[in-house]
Amino acid sequence: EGVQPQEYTLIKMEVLKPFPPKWGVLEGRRVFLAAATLRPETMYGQTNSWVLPDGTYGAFEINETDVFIITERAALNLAYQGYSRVPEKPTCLVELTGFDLIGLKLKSPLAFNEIIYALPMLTILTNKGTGIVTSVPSDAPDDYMALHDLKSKPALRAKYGVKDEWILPFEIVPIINIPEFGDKAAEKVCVDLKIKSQNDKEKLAEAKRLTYLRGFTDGTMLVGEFAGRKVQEAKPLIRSKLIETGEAIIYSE
Ligand code: A2H
Repeated sequence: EGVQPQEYTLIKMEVLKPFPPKWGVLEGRRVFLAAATLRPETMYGQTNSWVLPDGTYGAFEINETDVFIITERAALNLAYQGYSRVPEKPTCLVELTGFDLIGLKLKSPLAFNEIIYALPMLTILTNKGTGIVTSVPSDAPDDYMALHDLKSKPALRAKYGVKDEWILPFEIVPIINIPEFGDKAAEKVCVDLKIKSQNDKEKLAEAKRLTYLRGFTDGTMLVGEFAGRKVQEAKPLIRSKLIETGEAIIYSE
């Protein structure tokens, strides 16, 4: 972990019912996958959520009504930031693996897709954020390549029990224009750099650098309440809205 604290927006992706059988203790609660993002202004373009199949997660009591599915490490940090029913002490109601989460149906703030699914990403770090990532393949090279891998490799889908209907209908949603890269910047940069898969670490780092820099300085919103405004201006406004409506919280580490 870095020396500088990083401030993330945690997006509350609500798990739709019916819950899996072993979640009996969660009946009557609102259960969320909580995804850490640095790009709240991109939430319109979500196509799915990412989990680490071999990762260890838990369902933690945030308050009387809400439960977050995140890593234990994130639950402890959140507990010290005022987000735990028992102050400074996380309470885990159900222990889970990433495998348990694959295929969950979610409703996520601002997303044009009304329902999205939790899918496997093999490069998620468990020592960063919550271990849950939201996927915006229009603007995030990692998300674009991980979705591309699943779409183009039936054997990969089979390995993780991913149904075709959880991915094949989900097209990239253009949400931001970057003069240099167009309306699907991540796809353009991944194709230009000839990135082969989600595991192509070095090239993906370069793709992220390029899209992040240009997206923030030159990007314009194409959709939503702030369509036509610069990404730089829209970002704090969209973030504040998500927090005011209770659809997101601030999380630091
Ligand atoms: B970002 P930083 Cl549109 N493991 O959100 C791997 N990646 C993780 C993670 C984890 N445990 N936790 C969060 N992330 C991702 C949106 C997005 C993001 C866009 C474009 C770029 C981008 C949609 N995915 O990140 O190391 C999350 O993906 C570019 C790096 O703290 C989060 O923001 O700088 C970002 O990485 C945090 O990365």
